[in-house]
Amino acid sequence: MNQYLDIAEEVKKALAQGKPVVALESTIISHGMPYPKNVQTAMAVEDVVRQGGAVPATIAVIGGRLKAGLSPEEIEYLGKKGLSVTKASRRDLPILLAQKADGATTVAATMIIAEMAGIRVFCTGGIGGVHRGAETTLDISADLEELSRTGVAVVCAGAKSILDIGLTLEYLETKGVPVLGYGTDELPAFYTKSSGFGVDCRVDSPEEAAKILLAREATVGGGTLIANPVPDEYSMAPEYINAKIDEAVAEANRLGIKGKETTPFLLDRIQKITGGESLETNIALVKNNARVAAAIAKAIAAQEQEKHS
Ligand code: PSU
Ligand code: MN
Repeated sequence: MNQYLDIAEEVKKALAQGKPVVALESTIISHGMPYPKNVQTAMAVEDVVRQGGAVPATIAVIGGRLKAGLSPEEIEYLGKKGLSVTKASRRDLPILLAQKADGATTVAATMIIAEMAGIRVFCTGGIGGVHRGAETTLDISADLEELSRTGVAVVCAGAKSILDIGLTLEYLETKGVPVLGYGTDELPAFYTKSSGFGVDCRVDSPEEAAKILLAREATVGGGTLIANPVPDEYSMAPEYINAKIDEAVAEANRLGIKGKETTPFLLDRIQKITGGESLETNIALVKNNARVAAAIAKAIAAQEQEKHS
């Protein structure tokens, strides 16, 4: 095993027995939601994974160790520290390891650690992407590059319109990342069910998704994006939420927010100007993704067992 990696006992055991495991990220805890809802959500999402018959492995860097599987105390610690924890993407990992520091891992860094641990399915809320105005700022999330190179399937609720959704899909196409719609032909737009942009393939069951993931692992490698729409009862009115997002993006531009601060700034502003309504939607969609991710991890385990029997 890698000298920097610690895998929690329960996760290690599940992996050794070929049982389903679902990775969860930690930037969503520290930078994506306010305390204490962030910690409550992280614990609730772990429960949803368990109820779905898989073992959750929340991922972070703690004291210079790559962690696959956190204790409730470690989740509470990251959630309480919030924005003062380093938001850790690929480029930050070697620095945090050398300095024995803490980091909350983004989609990109969580994928790296999940792959090192042997975890193939990862559940989150939303991924980073090509930001609006990227033609001049070059602000393109490292999450997209990671999806092209690291062999983990990421279940998310699509891309939110703080991003340029069309350019994000173009980038994923260039990088060879399959985009699957879970029960939909369209890429969902996080707070709402549709973006108007099509996906590469619609899948209607965990088994269908698992077949594609196994075929990809056995051939071209790299990541896969699985987009699962927000549940109907939490889907927000597109005109309403898009107007709020426009307001937040305009404010970020006015204040000159850039680099790794952009996404957390926008998420926080949107939560504040919607009076917390977007936060409830965010929490509901992450739980919904956890349910689907657990089912896909189970289907992968079942299909592998069949192959070997
Ligand atoms: N989108 C969300 N919630 C989040 C993030 C994105 O709705 O918490 C986080 C994820 O950790 C994602 C990161 O990997 O933001 C992307 O940051 P950036 O755009 O700086 O790459
Ligand atoms: Mn960025």
